[in-house]
This record gives sequence, structure tokens and C-alpha cells, in this order.
Amino acid sequence: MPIDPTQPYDDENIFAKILRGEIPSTKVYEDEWAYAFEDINPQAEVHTLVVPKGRYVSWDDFSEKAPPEEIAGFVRAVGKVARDKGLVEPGYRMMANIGAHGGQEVPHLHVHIFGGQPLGPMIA
Ligand code: DGP
Repeated sequence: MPIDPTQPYDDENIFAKILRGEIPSTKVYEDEWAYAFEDINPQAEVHTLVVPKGRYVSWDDFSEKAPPEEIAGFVRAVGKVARDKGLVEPGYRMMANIGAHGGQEVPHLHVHIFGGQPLGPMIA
């Protein structure tokens, strides 16, 4: 069920529960700003999700409201996860779905990292 990115942050969303350790996840990386874990329903050989630790529904409120150091920390974490997974060469894809037309289903900002295979023009 696609979400409304203008809704208030819901502390009971599934990724909030993963961040609090209430739901198990396969951890890939964690630092002050971000937590990365394997997608439960992988769409590629590598399919990892990176979420900010802050309470942001989507890229929309994150890009507007997050302090610069939080944005920088999160962006650096996404890059580090891909690098640590050895994806930089031959390449990978990063993607964030926003709202209904973007197909966003979980109302906590997450960046998908896809890789480990040629991806073609698009993964929908
Ligand atoms: P999106 O459509 O961008 O909101 O993608 C949500 C992704 O989150 C989707 O690829 C499946 C994944 N996902 C949903 N629930 C869970 C969960 O409980 N654990 C993990 N690891 N991934 C989940």
C-alpha cells in the first residue's frame, strides 16, 4: 500500500521497529547516522537498504528538514555500503521511492542499493 509522504512520521513503521531492534534484520553497516540491512525480498543479487537513524518519512522531508551534517552522514553511509560490498566497479544502482507514484511502501526514508549483476535500464 503506497504511503503519503506528507503524513507525520509513524514511530510504529517497520523500519522504526528494525532500528529499535524490535524486528530482526540482517545488518550490513551502522554508524551515527545510518543503518543498512538486507532487503527481505531482494530484487537483485545485491539488494541492501540504507535508512537514516532520524525520523524522516521520505526523501522529501529529509532533504528539506535534516541538518546538513545528518544529510552528509547519511549520503556518506550509502556510498560506504556500496563500496564495502565491492559494487563501485562494475557499478550499481541507488534508488529511493517517494510517495504513491514512486511506489514507496514503508514510511521511513530508505535508499535501495542494487548490484551484483547487470541491471538493465530500470528495476521497477
Ligand atoms: P519501498 O517500496 O521503496 O518502500 O521498499 C520497501 C522495501 O522494504 C521492499 O523492497 C521490501 C523491504 N521490506 C519491507 N519490510 C521489510 C522487513 O521487515 N525487513 C526487511 N529487511 N525488508 C523489508
